[in-house]
Amino acid sequence: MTANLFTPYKLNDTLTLSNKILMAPLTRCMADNDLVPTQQIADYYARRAEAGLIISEATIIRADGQGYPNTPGLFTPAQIDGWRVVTDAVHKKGGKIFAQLWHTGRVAHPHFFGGGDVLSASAQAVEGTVPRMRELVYQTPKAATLEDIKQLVNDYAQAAANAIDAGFDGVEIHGANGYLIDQFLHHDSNRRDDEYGQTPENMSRFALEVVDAVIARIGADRTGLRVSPGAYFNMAGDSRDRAVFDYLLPELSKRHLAFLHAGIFDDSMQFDYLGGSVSAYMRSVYTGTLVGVGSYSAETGSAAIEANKFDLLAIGRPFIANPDYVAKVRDGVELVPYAESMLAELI
Ligand code: FNR
Ligand code: 8K6
Repeated sequence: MTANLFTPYKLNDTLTLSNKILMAPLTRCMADNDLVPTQQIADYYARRAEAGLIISEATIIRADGQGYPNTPGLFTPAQIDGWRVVTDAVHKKGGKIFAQLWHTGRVAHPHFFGGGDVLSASAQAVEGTVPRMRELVYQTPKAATLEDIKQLVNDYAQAAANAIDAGFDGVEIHGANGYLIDQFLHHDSNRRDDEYGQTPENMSRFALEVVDAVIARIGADRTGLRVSPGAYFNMAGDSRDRAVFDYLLPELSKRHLAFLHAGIFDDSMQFDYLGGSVSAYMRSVYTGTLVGVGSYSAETGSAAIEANKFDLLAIGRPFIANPDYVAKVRDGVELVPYAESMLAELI
């Protein structure tokens, strides 16, 4: 019933995955106070090495990208060394792992980086407070200047180079879930009137500059991207966003990325302005390898792949509850159900 998940998948000439199950990126807030991954984190990922590909928890590209406590970074030598322990542990078990590169933009909080500006596309705050630190209220960001944008693009590319230095097999650029890159892609957060705003081409510019800079540093074969055409987290939807993704996704198709990954918690959600689910919309405008995700079981995900709705299946919460998710599915062993209380510990 799930046999199609257990055949290899060739991403490109550089990378072939041993099965079609990806571990979705899962923030765990367990790095040390220098944002260095610990030995416990290495052990946690190594236990999941049977996944066709692990995508790491979101990892900040620079200090002002931080929006949650103890999220790891990839911008200091100690962080790179810490990640090397993780990637070695995964490789020793025969696994593959990409780093998810993250800047939270307006969801960042100066509490985490000693004060200073919170950067976004425009000075449009997101309402609310930081999860797990509810006393921290989100601030009104500063609209990134052209100089800021240039530096950010460089910093994504440098973090990608650092990821390869740390032994990662590639990177997934985090362009989803209402964080910095996504903030340029939606009208709710992007009110710019310069070459980064207003039109689909302009609103896609920052995302494409980051993608192109990362490709130039590490190659398209090692570069993936996650996007959220349907706004659902840290973002309000706007029917005009559709035209932005109608422009962006064909542009991305031309770049021959390793994959494009949907950013959604439940792929049964229907978006009026996308004409259906996020994955169905992405499939209709993107021609490369598509990773589906969002409240799938192995059975429903396998059926979706069989129906050609996407090519690879990412699994999030069930992987938190079941380090041996892949073996359990293959052997037909019952899964432990996920519970939010499991976030307290790295099993
Ligand atoms: C997430 N998700 C997420 N997404 C992402 O792009 N980067 C991240 O760091 C995180 N972190 C994260 C932490 C936790 C605790 C949860 C529950 C989710 C979203 C995740 O990758 C995935 O898209 C969703 O969990 C939906 O898939 P499942 O869980 O239904 O298989
Ligand atoms: C990416 C950073 C994540 C930090 C921890 C997030 C924990 C998320 C727990 C699940 C929350 C689900 C929110 C989904 C919103 C859907 C709205 C329709």
